[in-house]
Amino acid sequence: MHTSELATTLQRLYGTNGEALAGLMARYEQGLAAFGAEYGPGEVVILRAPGRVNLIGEHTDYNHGYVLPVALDKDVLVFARPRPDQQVRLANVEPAFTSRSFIISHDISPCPIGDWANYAQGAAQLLEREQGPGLRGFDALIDSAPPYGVPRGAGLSSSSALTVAMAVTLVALNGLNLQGEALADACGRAEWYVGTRGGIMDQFISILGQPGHALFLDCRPTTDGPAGARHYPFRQVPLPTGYAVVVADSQVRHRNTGPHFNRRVLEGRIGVRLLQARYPGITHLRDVNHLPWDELEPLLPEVIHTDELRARGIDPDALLDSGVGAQTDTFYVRRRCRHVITENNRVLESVAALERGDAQTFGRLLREAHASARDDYEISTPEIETLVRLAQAVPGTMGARLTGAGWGGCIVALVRQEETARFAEQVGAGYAQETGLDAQIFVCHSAAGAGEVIRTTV
Ligand code: NG1
Repeated sequence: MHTSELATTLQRLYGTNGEALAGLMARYEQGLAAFGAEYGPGEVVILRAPGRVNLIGEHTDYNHGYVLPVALDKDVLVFARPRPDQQVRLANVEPAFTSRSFIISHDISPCPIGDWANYAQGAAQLLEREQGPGLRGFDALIDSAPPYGVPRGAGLSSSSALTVAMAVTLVALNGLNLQGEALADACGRAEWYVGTRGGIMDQFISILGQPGHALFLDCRPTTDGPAGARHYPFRQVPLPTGYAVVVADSQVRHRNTGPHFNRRVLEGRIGVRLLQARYPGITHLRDVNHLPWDELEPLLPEVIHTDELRARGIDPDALLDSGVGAQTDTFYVRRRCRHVITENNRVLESVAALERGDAQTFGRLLREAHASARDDYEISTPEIETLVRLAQAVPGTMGARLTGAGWGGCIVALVRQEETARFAEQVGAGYAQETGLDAQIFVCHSAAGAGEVIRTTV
């Protein structure tokens, strides 16, 4: 491989130099060597898909709302070689993820919920259905190991990064004409295969991310894309100069494939059904953002049970199609809807604040978003609360909040550039003392979106 070509490419994708670049080069070279050891000499295509940190707009995407994520420089790497048949063989640099293999078809039987192969199978099944038949398979080695990989279950979207990485591999090796928004949209649908009914934020930012920018994405599709295709309005919003986006990982892990995530999705859908009594035209909570909360609140009971919903002609079981189910008959509709509706408005205000360089206002919105996620959406944990409190206490922290799905994972903070070292020291030490856990704290260096990195041989 031409080392200088790889170095130039990595510089462009990750915006790094010096020691950081040397570390990345070593990661790629080790991956290549491991691929050669696993599958033998020959050609190799290297592809990548980043994780993300969401600045603001939590649990809004599946309600057709607004989000503002940033693509991380932490990513999933795929070292791949096309095969003449439809088989996919997957190895992983982390021994905990044992090898998997499947045949690409219209109907690939899922592995048990949570199995890592499902992310590859979901991408392969969807692309075979929509871009096939006859997509060729590949042999691949996956690398999402620390410190360069996307931490799993941390709310940094490791699952979508893997789905997207598998999709870009299939696209590249089959020469498919599928990219940008259309690819992101396909990846969003592909991930339903694993049993969640999440939104499209993670796949979009993994594909459309740009260094130095957050992606302001409107998760409501219009049909004015090419040939009537679905189109999601988006624009790149520059990150504020003089400030760092800092992520602190609580080390408490959560999986969206459990019931909590789907329960929140369902509570939002129940809210829409109840609001339809007064506003028959609405289809998503997004449709009522502009209405005063005082008008909406009386239509949304604080708590409602399945029996009462059925009496009103609403069958909660029919509103969720994930197969996982809500596994409850008690729904906290009012507070969940209040979070989504106010959060959408906070995203709009955040974009306006960032575009006029107003870090103060953006910081306030981060703090308000956290309170809403904690009190109304109830997705915080004691560890996350500790991290947020410690982060807010550091001078130079404009605002901090939990990021991602919640129930553990990470916080994100906007911190004055010159205070980031103090932030890491103070928050890390305080967190260790109070919880006995070792928070992983890092400055988010935003990177480019997913795609092919380089073609080479081993
Ligand atoms: P994470 O944080 O990666 O678990 C999930 C959803 C997002 C979004 C957020 C909450 C998937 C694949 N991801 O992300 O779409 O709803 O939660 O804002 O479902």
